[in-house]
Amino acid sequence: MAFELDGERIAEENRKRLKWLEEDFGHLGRQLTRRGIDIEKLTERAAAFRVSVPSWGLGTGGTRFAHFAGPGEPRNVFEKIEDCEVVFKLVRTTPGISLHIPWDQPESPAELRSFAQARGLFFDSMNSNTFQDQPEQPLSYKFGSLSHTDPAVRRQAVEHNLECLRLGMKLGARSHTVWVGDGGNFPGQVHLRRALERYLDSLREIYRVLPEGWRLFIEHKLYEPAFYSTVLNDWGTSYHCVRELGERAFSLVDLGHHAPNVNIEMIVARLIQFGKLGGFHFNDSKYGDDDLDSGSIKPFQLFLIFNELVDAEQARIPAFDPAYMLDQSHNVTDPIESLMTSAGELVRAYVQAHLVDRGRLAEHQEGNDALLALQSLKQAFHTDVEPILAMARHRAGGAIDPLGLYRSSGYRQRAAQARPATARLGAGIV
Ligand code: LRH
Ligand code: MN
Repeated sequence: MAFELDGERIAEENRKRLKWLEEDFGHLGRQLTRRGIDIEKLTERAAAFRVSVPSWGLGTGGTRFAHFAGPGEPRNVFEKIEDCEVVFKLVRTTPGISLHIPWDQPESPAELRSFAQARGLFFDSMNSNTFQDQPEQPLSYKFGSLSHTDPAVRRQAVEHNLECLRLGMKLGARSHTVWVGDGGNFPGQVHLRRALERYLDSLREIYRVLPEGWRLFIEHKLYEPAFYSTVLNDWGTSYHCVRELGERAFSLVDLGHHAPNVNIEMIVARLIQFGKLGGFHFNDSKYGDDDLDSGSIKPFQLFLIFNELVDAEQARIPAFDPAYMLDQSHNVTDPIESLMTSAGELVRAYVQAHLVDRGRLAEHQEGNDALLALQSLKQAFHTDVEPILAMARHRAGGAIDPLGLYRSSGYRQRAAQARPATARLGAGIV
């Protein structure tokens, strides 16, 4: 699409804001120096942070009630990648794209791979889809997929996942994420133990042929689309399964997949301690799997999750390498704006977690000084690190003010002209 946001435009807009940024950055730097913290090191950490964008997040997600298409929605995977390029150009922390198959099934994997590479982008985790029936699909997933009572349906679902692995190899991906909606709506509908055994057997078929150097992520979810029992319903069941599968199988934590008020940062600490934290689908929610923008509802929870992650990083936990991915559904905002600001909220929580004085915190914990222990976290959470985030973007060639620049670029309006609305991509509601 011939109206890219070029580097010159970004530099020009940054020049207008640099003086103020340097002022704020200098002031914060002096404050942090008093706390024994080097702002330059923190800015390097911020610039090095990476989170992948979900291809299915570039369009309007919709709900089961309605789908209100936005202007200039991407009509195919190539237009999704063009929009991912805009996000990456402006925030510089999102070079990875997580694809969903068959929604993003390319005619030519090689063409898709070079299209992304030409824009400095790569493909992160593949995602299979056995929660919808595709046209011409012989057997339905109405009553499940990898845990279905019919071995032929399980075979079909396993085969689809193997197809995702083969495609992922051609695209340069290095991990595969399996989420299934399998479960029941009524007591008695599903035999709870046998269903899990069938699910695990099917995963063994997938794990057996996992390509060299790849990781397999399984994603638990409390409910929906099943509303009484879900086969992979919680982190404990997930942990059991990844232990059973082997050393390259890990649990993926989607923040929206837990009952209200569940202590997700504690689940994260457990999976880190057990060496089975594979990665995240970051989003936020007030009630159910709302897939809202990260940090928009519970920013303190997001900070506490990154507090566990940075604590593990600084403790040099062996093989600690969680994959960070966004998984959001945008219904009332411009998806590009939501993805940029959400990526920013993750870097904010990550940088703030580095402000925790872990030596002093340990003293308070050992000394059972509950209040000072909490205060040492709150001091970090209440520190405005925006100058660090903006300076990191600026030094990485991104925008000091991504939202301002994106809006003034007219990218969305021009996309609306270049992409007349067509039949909706990926017929499912996500
Ligand atoms: C399920 C889920 C899963 C995806 C889908 C798009 O709720 O979080 O990660 O495959 O959303
Ligand atoms: Mn998810």
